[in-house]
Amino acid sequence: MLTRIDHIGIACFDLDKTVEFYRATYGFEVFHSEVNEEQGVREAMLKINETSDGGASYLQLLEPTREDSAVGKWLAKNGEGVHHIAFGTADVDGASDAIRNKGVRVLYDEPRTGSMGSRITFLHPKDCHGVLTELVTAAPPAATDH
Ligand code: MC0
Repeated sequence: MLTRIDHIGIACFDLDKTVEFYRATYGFEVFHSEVNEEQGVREAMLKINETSDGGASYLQLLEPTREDSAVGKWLAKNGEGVHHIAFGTADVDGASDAIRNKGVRVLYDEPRTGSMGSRITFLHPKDCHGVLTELVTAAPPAATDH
């Protein structure tokens, strides 16, 4: 059902400085960047490796675009660091239903738009041992315009 770590979301105060840290320290380059107004983030995706399910794993660096966004609130409380993990699936709708049926709160009734045209939802961290968990179905390759 869940076939890869799609990404690890890292909250930061200054996206450009954080991108430069990952480039200078590890040699990771930006694969894609965008602003997601619905989620209130400016983000950069650093591709780490391709995965056996045909997808890939990324680091996702996240700077809030507004203080009252999920990342803005989290940063004010916790400072910079790992904000969430995301698992990849070919079927975010089916995975959401299956996980909801196990008693875990799925935060969206219907998946929303995530990075690179993906479809995403989140599981409540209080139901996942303190880890905000995202489910991701990547856009079909032809629809990905990075
Ligand atoms: C909040 N909590 C967390 C957490 N955020 N625990 C672990 N990891 C996190 N990231 C905890 C708080 O410490 C608090 O615990 C409790 O959850 C309630 O938090 P709150 O500060 O009162 O905030 P709420 O309840 O208003 O919102 C929390 C919730 C929200 C998880 C529902 O952040 C949310 O809807 N997140 C999903 C959307 C999101 O995170 N988007 C940003 C990434 P205590 O013990 O103090 O009560 S967007 C993204 O990643 C997209 C672009 C993509 O991947 O493509």
